[in-house]
Amino acid sequence: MAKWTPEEKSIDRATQEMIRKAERDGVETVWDRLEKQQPQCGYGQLGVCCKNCMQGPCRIDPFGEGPTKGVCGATADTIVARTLERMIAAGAAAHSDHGRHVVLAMYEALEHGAPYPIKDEKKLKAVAEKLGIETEGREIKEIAKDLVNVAFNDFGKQDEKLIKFADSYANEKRKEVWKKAGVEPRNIDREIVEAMHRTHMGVDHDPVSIILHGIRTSLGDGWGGSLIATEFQDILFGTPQINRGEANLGVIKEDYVNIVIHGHEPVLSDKIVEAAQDEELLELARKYGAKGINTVGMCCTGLEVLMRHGTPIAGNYLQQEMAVVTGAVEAMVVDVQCIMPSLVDVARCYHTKIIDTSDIATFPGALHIKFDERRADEIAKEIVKTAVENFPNRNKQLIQIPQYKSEAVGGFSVEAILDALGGSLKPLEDAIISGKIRGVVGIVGCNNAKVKHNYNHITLTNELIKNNILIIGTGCWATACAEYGIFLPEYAKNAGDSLREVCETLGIPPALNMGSCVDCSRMLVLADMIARDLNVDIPDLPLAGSATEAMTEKAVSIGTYFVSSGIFTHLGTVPPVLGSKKVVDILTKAAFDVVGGAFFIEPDPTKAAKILTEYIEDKRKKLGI
Ligand code: SF4
Ligand code: MSK
Repeated sequence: MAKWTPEEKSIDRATQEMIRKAERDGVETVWDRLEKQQPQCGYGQLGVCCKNCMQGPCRIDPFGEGPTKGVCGATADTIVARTLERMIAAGAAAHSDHGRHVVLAMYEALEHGAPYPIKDEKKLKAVAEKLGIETEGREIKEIAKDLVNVAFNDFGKQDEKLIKFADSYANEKRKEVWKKAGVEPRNIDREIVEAMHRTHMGVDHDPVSIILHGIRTSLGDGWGGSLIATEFQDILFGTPQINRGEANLGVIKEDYVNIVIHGHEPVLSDKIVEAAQDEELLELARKYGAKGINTVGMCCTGLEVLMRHGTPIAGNYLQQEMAVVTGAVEAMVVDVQCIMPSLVDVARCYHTKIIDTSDIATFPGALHIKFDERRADEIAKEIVKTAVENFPNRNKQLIQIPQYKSEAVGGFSVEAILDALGGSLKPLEDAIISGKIRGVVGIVGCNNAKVKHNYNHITLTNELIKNNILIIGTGCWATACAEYGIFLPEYAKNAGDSLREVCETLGIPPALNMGSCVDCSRMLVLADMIARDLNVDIPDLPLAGSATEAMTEKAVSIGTYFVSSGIFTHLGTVPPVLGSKKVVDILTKAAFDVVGGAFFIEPDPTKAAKILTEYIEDKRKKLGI
């Protein structure tokens, strides 16, 4: 196969420049490894291989000429449904364990003096009241303790009732749908464990039953683990407010000690941002000849600190290796999720130290500095010091920082949107009802090396805003838009006339950054609020979703809880389900009748935009607006 050119790998000029540099420096990148994997296994792509027991691996012949059943008798339908369910469970586990870590950080602060003071008391009270916790005349600490207990309970209770977070946040119509379908999540952890149990050899074999449990597992993520992560993060680190930041590899500074924080949990990254402002460490950096310490983000942890502090973000998933290739990164500090193990190999070609910090995410060859909430400040300083002391080890010949970056307005939490609109969603709802905004599409993150980097994100966003559809979104999509200038209010000139008018009146961009991938919960909350205000359920709204460069199991869980929340959801990459017509039919058709939403797969973002627009127009007609 011909080698893909840098322009075929990414639409981003900074990334293209670093791909060329990587080639010159003899560094293997994600795209080189994708090429070496070609052709990828057809059975795997269709989802028709099973290795759930040691009688396998078994594979089903998609053309019906070879075996139609595994050794145990499992059909393609069973195998595909089980594979999908395990992907959902892994994605839900990743988000929800992230959520647990934040709850534990608050617990450690309340019970053992860990240095995580409550930054947003207003949000604490608002969340507590939503959950029915008494706030009147009570100490902040006491309210927080009750809140921690509600979250712990949602992770561990053994009764059959809907988890408290979902029960308190979702509207009655939605909950009724879940009840009728028998998919109410009862306990965030339990649904994940049960997913593993059901998909064990010889347990659940009916694809309908397996997928219904997949729905339940994903709801435990979206309206449970992820929602808890977002709400507790806002309470501990502050609810994002509209701010300005910069994005792309050009945020790395040649004269500074550069620290890239990469992963997902602000429990670590927020502390690193703080420690990098420590006067003693700044003095040390100057002693080594640097002008200061430049902390920049990567992937979703980058979005967390961009949203809250305006910390620059160097890139999204496919740019992590590229940051190291600049030769100017002293340390890349990682926690969990979406971190390529190859970073250690890339770093060997430069002076960069890869510092892993979590016991559950270790990288052979990396420097391990174990993070501990109780000693968070001390450890964050140790990490920053390690980076500073690495500054003299740079090889100046190898430094090349692409001079591309863009300004971006972000910080659109639901609370920030409400503030911008004067305290209620009415102006937004009026614009939707009047037709100035035809509808809203929520785009969620990821890059996928199989898709030209950022191409789908930018194309889909541009096509939809032209059709006067407002975009909200998270994750690697948000970084792509930030890099492309889409998050600037002036980008509204590229939107359709009526959306442009709304954006200009409000001073907002046509696409709103709502945060990291765990913050997709913010989109659910927003959708739910609009549905309540209009006295309908979420599927009645001119609203849709998209995961246009989907890659992770988390994205599969997000897509599933979008669908299960009644949202028609586009996938721009193909999950391993095409080996079962029955499973495809359930996901793309039958799901509408059960939960009000369904998936559609369309790799071409222009065609996808057309389908999403038609869906939204159809919803408008049905609503009579
Ligand atoms: Fe094969 Fe069945 Fe075992 Fe899967 S569970 S590997 S289909 S025997
Ligand atoms: S980092 S889950 S690639 S959004 Fe959240 Fe990006 Fe997707 Fe990871």
